[in-house]
Amino acid sequence: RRALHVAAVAEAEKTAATTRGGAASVPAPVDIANKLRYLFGRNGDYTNADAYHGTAWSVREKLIDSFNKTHEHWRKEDPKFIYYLSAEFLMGRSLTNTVYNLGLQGEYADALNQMGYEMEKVADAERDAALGNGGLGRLAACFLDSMATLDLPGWGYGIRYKYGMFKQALKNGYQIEQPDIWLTSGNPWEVRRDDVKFEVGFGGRVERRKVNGKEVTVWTPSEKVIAQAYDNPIPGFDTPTTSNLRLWDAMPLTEFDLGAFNAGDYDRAMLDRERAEAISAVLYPNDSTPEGKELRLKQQYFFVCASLQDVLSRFKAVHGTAFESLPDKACFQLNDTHPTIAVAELMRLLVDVEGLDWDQAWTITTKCLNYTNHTVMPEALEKWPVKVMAKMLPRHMEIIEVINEGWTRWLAGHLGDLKSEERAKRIAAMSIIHENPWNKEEMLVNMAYLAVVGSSAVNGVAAIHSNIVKDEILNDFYQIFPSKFQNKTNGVTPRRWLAWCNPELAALITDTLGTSEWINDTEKLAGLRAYASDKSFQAKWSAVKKAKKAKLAALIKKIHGDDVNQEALFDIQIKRIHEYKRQYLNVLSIIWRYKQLKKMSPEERRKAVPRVCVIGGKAASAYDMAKRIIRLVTAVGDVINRDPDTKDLLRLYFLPDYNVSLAETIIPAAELSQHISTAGTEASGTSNMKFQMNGCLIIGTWDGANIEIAEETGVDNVFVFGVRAEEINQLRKERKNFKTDPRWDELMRDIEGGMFGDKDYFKPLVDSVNNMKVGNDWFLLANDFAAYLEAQEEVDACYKDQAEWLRRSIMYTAGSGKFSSDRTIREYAEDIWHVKPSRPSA
Ligand code: GFP
Repeated sequence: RRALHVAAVAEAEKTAATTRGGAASVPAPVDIANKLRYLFGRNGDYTNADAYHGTAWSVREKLIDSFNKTHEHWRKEDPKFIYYLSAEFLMGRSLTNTVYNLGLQGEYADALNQMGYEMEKVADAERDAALGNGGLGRLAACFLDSMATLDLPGWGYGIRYKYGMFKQALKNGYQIEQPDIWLTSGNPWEVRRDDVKFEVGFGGRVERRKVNGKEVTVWTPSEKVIAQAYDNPIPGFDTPTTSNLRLWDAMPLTEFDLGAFNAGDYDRAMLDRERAEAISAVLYPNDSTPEGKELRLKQQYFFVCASLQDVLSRFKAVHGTAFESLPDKACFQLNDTHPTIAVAELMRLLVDVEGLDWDQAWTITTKCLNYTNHTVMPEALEKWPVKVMAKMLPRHMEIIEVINEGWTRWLAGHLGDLKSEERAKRIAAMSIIHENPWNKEEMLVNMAYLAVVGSSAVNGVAAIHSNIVKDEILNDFYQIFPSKFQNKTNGVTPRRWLAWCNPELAALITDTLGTSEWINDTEKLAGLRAYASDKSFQAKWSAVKKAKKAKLAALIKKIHGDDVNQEALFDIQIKRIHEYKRQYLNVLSIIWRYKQLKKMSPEERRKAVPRVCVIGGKAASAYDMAKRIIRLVTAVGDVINRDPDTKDLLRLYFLPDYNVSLAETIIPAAELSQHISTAGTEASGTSNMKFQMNGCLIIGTWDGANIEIAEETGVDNVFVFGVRAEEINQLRKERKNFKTDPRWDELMRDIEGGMFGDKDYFKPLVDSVNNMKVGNDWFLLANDFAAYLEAQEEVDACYKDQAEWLRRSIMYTAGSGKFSSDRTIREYAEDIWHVKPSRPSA
């Protein structure tokens, strides 16, 4: 390699000597070598990780050129901006995405080849930026890609967590969490902005003072930190636009308390730094303790406060104090309830800091803000105890009280026709501040209600979910403001999730359609329908899938040491572990399959469809039941993967540390994917869209975006099963009298009886779905069990008919046009943000 490297660099330098005209024209091998030499003090003989760093720092310069040009253009044009406020951005790796989006893939792949490296292995050395938890965070990342690709002036704003989503490892089959230390070897994809920092305060007291005869409110926080900006350029595809994700890092106000240090109080000297740094240390601090809750609220306020100050300061630099035009220049999308303190913070900045009167500030605030709801899970609809809010953000608590007074007063007028008792009930039900239903002593601030009252538009993320938001979760509000409520069905970026993670399939599609325009216009994928039954096309399609399966098989081998049958049906469920997503139901069906295989004669076994089942996902650190589910997966895998009777026909692997990069390997290889949430619980799902794009068939419930995917793909091409959302409430009521299927009872006895060991550990899991007397099985696994097994049989039958299976597979990709995040973002831009494209010249 060293010899290759020296030769490559010498060769490149020769060319450079004749062509060099500026940094940009330095040939890539020389540039990579230079980066390694001058930034890292290295000279040849690099590891893949070194080569990654050299390449990334080289690519970074081109990225920043494009970033600077875009921002110069936007500064001149002064268009309206969309600011996407999100506690999570699950970006994954950047190198591959950046070189592809900038059109530099060929150049850098060649450069690395010349130096004796392979792009794919080099790219593999990058750490994932896992600043998110699941779908919501990955959606935010897809949205940034689409916003840049569509030339929409827009930034993301969030937190630069020092430790991202924890690293998941398995110890004896149990999940253990390790810190995700992702920044240790530097991050080439960010630019620290030493000139952009803001103070953020917490706690303290609020006073009224007279200034020039006018009463003003002064908040004196007891604690202050600095929010330091880091910019992460986001390259669009096939456009000169590179936009920005600005992340905030928390730092102490004073670098170091020298006084305390000199007085010998070393702990105090460090204290401020530690307290400040804790704010941006970890994603989702475990909030099962009061301290954890406080820290989480602190994080939310921290990034919202810094982001709003940042936007207002840019606005003022151009428009002075003409705040009435702020809504023409800026709008904010609140990604779930995490950033909804923005309602109170924008009011505080406009009223207390800028001196606007309340009503004027309220008009501006409500015009600028919009809220997306991503879940019906009550635990994710945040409610902060008034006590916590008043202690940490006393001025915001006052502001929320005033907003609530105005809101309930307005409501009283609006509901004037109702009898007083009914009216009081409705008002109480819609009050932003209300009693905790589980603890009458405690008052809560309902952040979703605050967001609805303080926003112009409220949206859900798939058609069924938006209807549930309107008809159930926020029905009272919907009745009052029907036009505020919208649907914006999620989407995913076809760049990362098809074109870049599955270049083989992308090449086949481009070849077949005669154009690569589908990458930016996914509706063109519909052209594949014409080839769905074409034998020779099917053969090519199948060859790509096989190659991708081989890659996944190699990964399984690397992690688990096992060879798997690559002719088997690759059956995948990857997502956060949650009871509503029902990984447990999947495991039960795998156990059932195993038991059937065990009973079969060799003759019958020969006819069975072999399956390799893969489950991956993280359980939140405080989510005990989810951790038990993981252990069940690994315990069942341990038994069936070693059983000589069945191991050629059935395998089950848990792939630890599921993240964006792992998904990029798994999804292209998948043939069947599981989206089996209880109807009405999965707001949308987005991995279902990624699987669909990659020609993977879906077994799923009539839930979230599965419904729209089925509509686009042809319902008959999808293995749909289970009860419908409309039936759920009634079924829950009848739960105690539900007669379980005998097969279900048998499986419960097996697990309880220790068939997979760890009897005591699995007992709560069995009880959670099987103790009907106490009305358990909230997610209705038992209700859907029989239908699920039946759907699984349909899967087997279909897989035996490979021509039919491939036809369906092609129909999935062909029907995935709607699920590009470009379509979603266009809808947001038109219906909610009113932001227009503004493209810099190339
Ligand atoms: C949430 C919902 C998903 C939805 C995403 C994005 O995901 O159904 O697709 O948000 O809107 F649950 P998580 O962050 O909870 O994984």
